[in-house]
Amino acid sequence: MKLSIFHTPELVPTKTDADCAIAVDVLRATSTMVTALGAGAEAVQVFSDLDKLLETSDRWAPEKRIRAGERGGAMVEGFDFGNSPLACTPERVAGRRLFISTTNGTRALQQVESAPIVLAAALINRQAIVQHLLDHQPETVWIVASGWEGSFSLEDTVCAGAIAHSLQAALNCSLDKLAGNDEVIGAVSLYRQWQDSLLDLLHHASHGQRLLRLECHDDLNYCAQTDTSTVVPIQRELGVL
Ligand code: 3SL
Repeated sequence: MKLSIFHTPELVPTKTDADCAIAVDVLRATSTMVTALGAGAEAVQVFSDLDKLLETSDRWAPEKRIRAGERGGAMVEGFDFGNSPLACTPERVAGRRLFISTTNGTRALQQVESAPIVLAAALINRQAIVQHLLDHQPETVWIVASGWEGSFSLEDTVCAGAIAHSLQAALNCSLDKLAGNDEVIGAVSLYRQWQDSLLDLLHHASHGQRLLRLECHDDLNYCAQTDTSTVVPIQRELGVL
């Protein structure tokens, strides 16, 4: 298995030749998707465009859908949810489809949607993702960090590093053998440095600080946890996990 990490969707090569692509947006899109599916959502459907989301979800009965929209960290007016994983309780999402559009996370997923296998990862389902890779043994794996509007983000890269670190241990190989690019070595180093204080790292991250200004402390606490979910969101049709 060869693993490559891309710090932003913009850095992903235009021709996707990965067997498996994994989108990461710890704060908070992929954490929310994992949580919604774990709470019994029928599926998660992602959109970059808010109007397209409204138009598509209009075809669903109101009791069968939830519209989640986030821009700049805040909920889009008129939507049911913003992008807080904590809103995704079984009472609110079970049996419903989550139609979601966020600033960066949905873009990362769309960037790699043509890969044969597309997964969504966060810290909360890190080990489940690693187990999926071990079970399926794809030859080429790409992890795509969402970043923030084209820039590097600490929290997504540390999550990519957490996946690579655990994968390397399970495969019992050298990091050089696993790494398809230098970013893998950098991400694993970042994870090793911060693995016991991931919440602190999220507090240092610029998007973490943005969310703290929006009073989202509980979201940071939740998203900083590792391996609390066994859910592996897998794209089953274009844009639907
Ligand atoms: O950028 C995104 O996709 C979001 O996850 C950002 S936020 O955490 O909802 O502000």
